[in-house]
Amino acid sequence: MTPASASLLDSLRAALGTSNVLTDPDLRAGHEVDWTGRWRGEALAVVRPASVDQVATVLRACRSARVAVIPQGGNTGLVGGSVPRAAAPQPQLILSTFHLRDLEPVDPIAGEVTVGAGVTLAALQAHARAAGFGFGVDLGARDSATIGGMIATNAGGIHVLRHGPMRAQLVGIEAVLADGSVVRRLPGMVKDNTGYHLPSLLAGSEGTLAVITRARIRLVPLLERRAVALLALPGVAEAVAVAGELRQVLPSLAAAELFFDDGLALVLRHGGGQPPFRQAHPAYLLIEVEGSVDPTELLAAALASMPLIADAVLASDASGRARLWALRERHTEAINAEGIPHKLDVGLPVRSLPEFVDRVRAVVQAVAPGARTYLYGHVCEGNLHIGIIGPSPDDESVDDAVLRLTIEMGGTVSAEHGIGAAKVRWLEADRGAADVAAMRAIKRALDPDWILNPGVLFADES
Ligand code: FAD
Ligand code: 2HG
Ligand code: ZN
Repeated sequence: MTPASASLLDSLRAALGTSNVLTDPDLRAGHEVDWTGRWRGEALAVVRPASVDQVATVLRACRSARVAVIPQGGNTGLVGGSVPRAAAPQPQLILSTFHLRDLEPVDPIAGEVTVGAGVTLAALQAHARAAGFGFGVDLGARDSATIGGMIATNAGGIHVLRHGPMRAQLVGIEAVLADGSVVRRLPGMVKDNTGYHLPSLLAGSEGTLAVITRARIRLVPLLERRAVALLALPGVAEAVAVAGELRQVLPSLAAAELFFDDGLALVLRHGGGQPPFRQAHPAYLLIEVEGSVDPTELLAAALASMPLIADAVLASDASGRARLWALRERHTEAINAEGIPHKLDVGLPVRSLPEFVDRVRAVVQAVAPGARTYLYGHVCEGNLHIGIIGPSPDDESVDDAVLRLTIEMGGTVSAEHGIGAAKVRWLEADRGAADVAAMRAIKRALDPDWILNPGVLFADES
């Protein structure tokens, strides 16, 4: 460690307390590797500020010491943006939002709440529910993913078709810029056209523009009665058609998730449980509807009118619903249990999904013969997750082939997980030179020394 880094850590210990500057390799370890095991790098320390002022102190100190800051919430991100870069030119420090966990009282008139960036999604859901509200975003990593991380990645998840992604829930924000200055618009107002909307800018900024410390969040009505169905279908085209039709006839449709038999078999192998149908089918669609009264009959009637559905299992009790959901949500864990996966998270125009599913399997086989490709995702947004087991973690040819196909077919290389460090080479191919120049101008204006998450979104400063 250089004398400059040692003196930075001394000053941070003085400001935050020794117990909030973790330098012991064992304590740093879990923060230095991502959820998939594919991305890792070394940090000088993990620091855990407990207030917005302490976050500002950390950023000012790191800026003058030219130390990079990697903001980290629950470390469930899947694109290598939440952990240090493996070959970084400068020292790196992880700024954990662990202590920023205030849950302010729900404002029942506005239907909003202000929460700390380190609050987990599950904690926010429970807090909102206790006040008679729901929260519009839900995802499998709910017990660890934080509100700050979800804003920074503009997380999507399973209810986007009903409530939109994280950006759509964001009313106001408090964040610290690289020079330590604090931008704050709390409580936010839904109708607020006074100047640039900084919450929208920071949503999806992946820790490159500011450290988010608090957010004002829009809540949604709490509809506690739910019914879930797993549908067996003859193919992807039929799954897309059925999801589209259900969206029209069931205004209370809350989720429509696609997966396939190889993924289902893997989930059952790793998690136990019985196959939901007597025989395998080419595609499965998991459907959830919600309401203030039990929507089971409504769902059953809608399904009965759809001849494309080959078979169906319906559950309205909590344990039956959880069992069906587990078949979809456990894909991520089951794939990880097979090895370090290559993960892609693409979005296509929905009508192109059937063609993409056929072509992507062929593309992977051509580049990595013998690789196993697992597909699953959020069908109404054309968002397909691709988990590939086989190629070594640092061989990027399979990632490139899938992303090339995605762009060729008019899609986006990231539908919900972000660019991170994983896809920087693909940002310009997807967005075009003018968009990327505008993004770089914003980055330079807010973080001229390029200390916030360097290597994420852009490979370098040029
Ligand atoms: P981290 O992983 O810690 O960080 C993610 C990014 O945000 C990094 O770039 C980091 O630097 C930045 N960041 C974190 N906190 C802050 C902050 N306070 N200020 C500024 N920048 C910050 N994602 C979806 O969109 N939809 C899903 O359905 C979904 N399901 C998942 C299921 C599983 C099992 C897993 C493991 C992941 C899933 N994810 C999903 C991905 C992940 O949960 C989301 O990207 C989530 O938003 C990350 O939150 P986090 O707190 O873990 O952030
Ligand atoms: C999901 O929808 C998440 O389950 C994770 O976005 C996707 O495993 C993945 O890559
Ligand atoms: Zn997803």
